[in-house]
Amino acid sequence: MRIDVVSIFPDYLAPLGLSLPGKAQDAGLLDLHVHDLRQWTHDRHHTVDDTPYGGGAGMVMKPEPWAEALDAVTAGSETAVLVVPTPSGRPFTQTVAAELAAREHLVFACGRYEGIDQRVIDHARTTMEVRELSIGDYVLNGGEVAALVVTEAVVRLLPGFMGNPDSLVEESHGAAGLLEYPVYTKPASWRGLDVPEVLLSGDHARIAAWRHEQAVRRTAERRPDLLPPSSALADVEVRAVRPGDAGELLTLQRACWVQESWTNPGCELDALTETLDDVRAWIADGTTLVLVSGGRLVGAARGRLHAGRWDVSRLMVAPDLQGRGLGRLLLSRIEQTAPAEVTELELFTGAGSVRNQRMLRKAGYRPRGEAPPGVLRMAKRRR
Ligand code: JD8
Repeated sequence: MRIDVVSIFPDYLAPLGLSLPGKAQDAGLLDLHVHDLRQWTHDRHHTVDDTPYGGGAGMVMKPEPWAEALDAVTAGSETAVLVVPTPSGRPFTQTVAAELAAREHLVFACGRYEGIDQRVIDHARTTMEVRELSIGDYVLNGGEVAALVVTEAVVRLLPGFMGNPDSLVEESHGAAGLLEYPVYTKPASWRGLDVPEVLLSGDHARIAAWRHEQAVRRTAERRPDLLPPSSALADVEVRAVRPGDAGELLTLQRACWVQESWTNPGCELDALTETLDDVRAWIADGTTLVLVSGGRLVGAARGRLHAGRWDVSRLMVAPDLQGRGLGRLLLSRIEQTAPAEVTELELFTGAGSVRNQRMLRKAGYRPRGEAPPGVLRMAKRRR
């Protein structure tokens, strides 16, 4: 990838020669050029600004030096994308970073003063792709810092740059769309603060479940805007079932089983015909946890001792909230309620319930043992 940056403060971009972009250049992945805009002025004072038409405070950057600069750095380049940092730009996001990382040539126009004469951008749009981007809802004094931010976010996505591209998947704003879970390293105890025991357990399924739970919790608490608007989670709470939950549980159960009947025709639908009393009966037998968000009961999971095994059932998440790890959250919590002597955890799910089976595999469960027709028994050892 080639990157050209034009600014009246070219030294501001010196950090691009360090760390990430620096390594990318050494690796031949990045061809970086920083230019001083004033080299495209022709008066003794190398003037790049003038007073704003219509009056008002400050100065505006003149179009002529910019036009010459952009003509020079895009000469012969059919693929150049002009990136103009501006507080009035579209939000710069990980998605935009990925889009720009697929381009061959980026040109950053770093403005100062009150900004660049708008005709420079409007004219550039007639010959090339232009992205007016903002890195955040606060005001900077110029575009250079934004150019540094965008360049780092883009260069680290360049194919062949990250040692382990998988690490990009788990990141905040990555494919899962969740914030990152908390991380820890040695020592296991520091200033009286201990690393969460699950991380020392070696139980990769439990660790994955815990990390997911933390990611969901953090996202719901810190960035509910990242969660699907239809189901913005105000606050996520997992608690023991109460008798008064029976009504909402019946509604949730029917909603989930209707959906299951669509995605897994032929699955047993007894739960659909259960009554309020039936629900009251099963929440009174075994351990049932419910997931509450914004005062709404949106999920549940039940555990019961069965032949020495912890039999997990009634794992439900409201249809409009599925696909965001809440099932994993409930599963990891109901697993933790199993009596100490339990060595195996088991579930029965629809033989055609592909999504459920994928989630269970991620949690360490594998198809095991006998089950009625159309049903799959999945189990895992509990270490
Ligand atoms: C480019 C000039 C300063 C902005 C008068 C202060 C981005 N997220 C962001 N905040 N601020 C910028 C940004 C600010 C810039 C320029 C980007 C060029 N200024 C101006 C308008 C108000 N001064 C930015 N990306």
